[in-house]
Amino acid sequence: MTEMTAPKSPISSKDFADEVREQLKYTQGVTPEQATAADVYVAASTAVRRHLMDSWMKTQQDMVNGNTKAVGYLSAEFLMGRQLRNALLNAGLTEQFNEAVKELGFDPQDVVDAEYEPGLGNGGLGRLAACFIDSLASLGVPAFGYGIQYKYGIFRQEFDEEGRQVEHPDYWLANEDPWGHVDYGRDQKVSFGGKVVEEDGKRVWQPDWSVRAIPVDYMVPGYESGRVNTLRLWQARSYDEFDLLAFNKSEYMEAVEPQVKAENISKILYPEDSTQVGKELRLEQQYFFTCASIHDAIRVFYPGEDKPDLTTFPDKITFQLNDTHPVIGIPELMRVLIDEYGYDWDTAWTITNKTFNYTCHTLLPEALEVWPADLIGKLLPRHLEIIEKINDQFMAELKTLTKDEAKIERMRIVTGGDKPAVRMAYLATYAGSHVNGVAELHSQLLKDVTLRDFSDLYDSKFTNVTNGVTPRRFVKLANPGLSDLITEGLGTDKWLEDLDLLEGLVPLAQDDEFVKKFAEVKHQNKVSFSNFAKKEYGYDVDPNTMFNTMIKRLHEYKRQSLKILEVIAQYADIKSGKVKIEDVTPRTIIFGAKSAPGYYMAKLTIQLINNVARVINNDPDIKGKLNIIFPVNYNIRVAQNLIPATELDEQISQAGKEASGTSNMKFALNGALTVGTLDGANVEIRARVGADNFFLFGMTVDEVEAMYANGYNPAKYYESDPRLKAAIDMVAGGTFSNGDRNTYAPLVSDWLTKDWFMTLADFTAYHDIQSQIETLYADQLEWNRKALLNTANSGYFSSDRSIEDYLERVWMTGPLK
Ligand code: AZC
Repeated sequence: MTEMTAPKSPISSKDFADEVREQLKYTQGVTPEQATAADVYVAASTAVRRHLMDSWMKTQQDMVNGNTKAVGYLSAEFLMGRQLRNALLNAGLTEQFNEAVKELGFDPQDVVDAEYEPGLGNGGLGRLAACFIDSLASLGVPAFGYGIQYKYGIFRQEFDEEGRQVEHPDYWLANEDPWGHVDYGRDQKVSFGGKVVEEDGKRVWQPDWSVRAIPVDYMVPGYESGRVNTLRLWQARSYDEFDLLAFNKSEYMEAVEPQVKAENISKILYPEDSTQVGKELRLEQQYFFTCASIHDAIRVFYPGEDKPDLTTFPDKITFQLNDTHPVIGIPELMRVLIDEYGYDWDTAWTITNKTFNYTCHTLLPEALEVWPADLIGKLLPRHLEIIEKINDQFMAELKTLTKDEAKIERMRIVTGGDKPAVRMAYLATYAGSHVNGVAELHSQLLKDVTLRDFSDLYDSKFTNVTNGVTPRRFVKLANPGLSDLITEGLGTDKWLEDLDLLEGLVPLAQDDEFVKKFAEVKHQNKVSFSNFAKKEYGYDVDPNTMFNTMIKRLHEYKRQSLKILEVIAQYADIKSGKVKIEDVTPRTIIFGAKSAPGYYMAKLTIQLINNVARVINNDPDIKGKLNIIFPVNYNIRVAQNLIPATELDEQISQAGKEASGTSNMKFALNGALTVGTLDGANVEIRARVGADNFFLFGMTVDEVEAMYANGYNPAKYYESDPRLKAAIDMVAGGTFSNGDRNTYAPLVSDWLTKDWFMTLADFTAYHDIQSQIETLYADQLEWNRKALLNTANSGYFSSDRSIEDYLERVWMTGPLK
């Protein structure tokens, strides 16, 4: 870190070292001599937390006493990443920490590495939530993140000898978690099951069983805002620890049954991404955290009031529904208002309608949650009644808006037939005030396709908020070299709070000396990643090769297949002598991906990639020109190491399938060039960085639709492109399965007969763009000029800007005064 960017801080390194010593003594009970790096990590984290405490308490007081509406971000996932460096940055204690830890005889990196990354999310949706709460705090907006403290996060990935993914439990709480404060006194009761009876003309829910929701609070410090918000993650515990009767009868397993049942609710994150999982436990999780959060908000904003005036609730807090997972909160708030506080239906509806807004994160119809009505009825009988009544009201309202019976039928929240089901996206769209997609194209497609009937009749509810990423974690922490260069170029470090300032770098793209410095930073990042890859995985990576990265969940629509087929085709070209090895641009191709454990095709693709890597990396004919690596267990930490080192990133989903993407933004900010389709936020990235600085290829949404409509025949592409044919034949022929033709037969058969995401149709265009990429790469100065222009023009993709858009278009609130 340069002098210029060193944050001002209240204390000296010496003082901070004393504080760490004190924590070592009074919290860990060890002397500095006895301490391990893990001890120092806990002690330093606790010390940082103490520094944030005053701001945290002040923020909470101001939030409750002030007149600024707060934001409640309801999300089943918060993929936070490691906390220590981020907390240090925002507390202005980075330098003190580095010095103090050295004084205590430790390497700061070892201390930071003692933190086990919490993986409480699957991918983009969960990471977005983490970026958003960072930006809310940095902008000084009062906010709560509300979610679940899963005991087991996203599974830890391993590869077996055959290169297959194997899942292991991720017990991230095995060691002390210095960040989470368990607040037993502010627990909530969450009930399930039972029946609804009529009493004095009122519907009364008599639940069967209850669990105790205990908040675990995480501080969310803002950058340079002096504000610290709260991420409140609920943990499920049993009220009846123990069935003594059973215990005394020596039925030990039965004795702990209630406890097990309750604690199961927050036990594990569902490792599904972009698919709907219909599991009873998942619905229990969803109700568990939304119910606890709603009651918590009432407790926070009406402290000590027995009969609060909840007509003011929407002025106190606005709830953002992060996808459909928290949508059960809508009937819950209705129930609370009517059954617990005695409001009439219409008043409750007005309050509820004003309180909720919904963000949709997908275009895949199969990812929109639909719950069987009988399941909701079994778990939450009163909620089902309320949902049915909302549906009746909606149907009646629709009849006043349109004569189109078929349309009304299509829009049912509760579907008809003998197996009725509840469409959570429809419930959220009708019951909330606003609905937004996460990139311009996505929001448009939501209106035109996914929620077409709704946008016809309720157009004013629809809006767009393009996603963003926090520059604190993904530029400043991940890429200190680039951060210093940006600060040097702009003459200020204010860009970390106002990322639009990056535009000031545009003229410097004409300054060859500056571009060379930029290239040198990239090179150093490549060297760092090579060291990281060696240390962590034993990979030999040559920093003088092009770093070409594809990191994201493994999903057919994202088309990792397209990338691997192109790699195989290139390999086939070399093997057949069509391409001379001297003419190959040396590349390190880096994959990072987890697959949902039950997603067969995705898992087979992982296996294929690993085996292509094994064969190509070990083939002496390749002379090390192509090196494919697949770091296992991709996570935020790997991303922070890899993104700054990447030169070419892959955003090659089929057009119309990726809602937004957010790694695309991180890459552009860190000076990688993108090869991509016109999908999700790629469209906006390309518009901003300039068409000349983006490698576009592939079919557009309209072309894709036309091809579906006219009947798509993938075999035609296989027949007409000899490179594609050679690649698929290699896979089919057993080149990557020790001669076994069966291993990848399901993939091959899918490519040739189905290929729903049209990988084959885009293959030729994808190959053609590679030669442009290689030509440009040969001219390093020009390449880096374009890369710099990506950084300079990506300020828009700060999550601060996203939050400002939400404040203006959806939440109608702002920073604390
Ligand atoms: C993801 C989208 O697939 C991705 O395009 C987007 O950038 C991200 O959300 C953040 O908006 N969606 C999901 O992860 N969806 C689910 C249901 O997990």
